[in-house]
Amino acid sequence: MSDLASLAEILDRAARERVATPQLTHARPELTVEDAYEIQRLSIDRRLQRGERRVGIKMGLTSRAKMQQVGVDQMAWGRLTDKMLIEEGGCLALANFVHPRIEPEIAFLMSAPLAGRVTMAQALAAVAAVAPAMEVIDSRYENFKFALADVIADNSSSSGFVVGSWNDPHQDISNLGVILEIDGEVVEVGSSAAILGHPLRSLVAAARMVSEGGERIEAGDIVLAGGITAAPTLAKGQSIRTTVQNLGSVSIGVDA
Ligand code: OOG
Ligand code: MG
Repeated sequence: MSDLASLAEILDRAARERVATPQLTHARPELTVEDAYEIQRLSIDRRLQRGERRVGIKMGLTSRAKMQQVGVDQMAWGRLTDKMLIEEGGCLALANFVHPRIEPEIAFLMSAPLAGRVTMAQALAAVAAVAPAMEVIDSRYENFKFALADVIADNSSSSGFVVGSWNDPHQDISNLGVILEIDGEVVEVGSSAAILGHPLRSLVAAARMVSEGGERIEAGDIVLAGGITAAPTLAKGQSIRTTVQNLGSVSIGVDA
């Protein structure tokens, strides 16, 4: 097994066994961003070999709130699989995660592939629909602490996502109010503008970054644009709801 493949196995095992692992860059400070994306690819390949199906892409660290929360100030992307999808209104089992957090997101459903350098208009032309969404992030690293290369290798912390109902994408989504409620209490407030000034910019960045990694966004893919607010830690018994102005709400419950 190659060196990067053995690091991919460590992260895959941490996710499966729900046991946090030391940051890779502690023992391997020389790991590059390129190495990290290769580790991510190899670790997701292990899931695909176990029968999971790729369903899209997540962008991460596209808002200041998120960059500040985790102390990493560059965008990163990751891969979504069918096993990560939680049904709208469904329940997440804490036992399947290490120390999960939740964040409000905007999701795009793609009607056409998108790759390389594209304009916002070209990106929009490849979007079939837009929805309120949430992502469950669950860093496989101890204490939820990581450097850029660590988090990229760890699929940008992605471990679950839930998508609300799809809306016509031909509306102004540049500055929509967003609230995150836990048990009916508002815990975070933001705007879709927190995502690079406009969520479509995240899709433009995703097209470029995924291409640089030798893949592309496909028709039928879901693309998560990135967390809008800081992400609270989940606890047993909570009901979580995100509401995005004009787009609707999306909710999940938290089980033991
Ligand atoms: C890193 C992943 C960030 C987002 O939407 O910004 C992310 C993390 O917070 O663990 O998913
Ligand atoms: Mg996210």
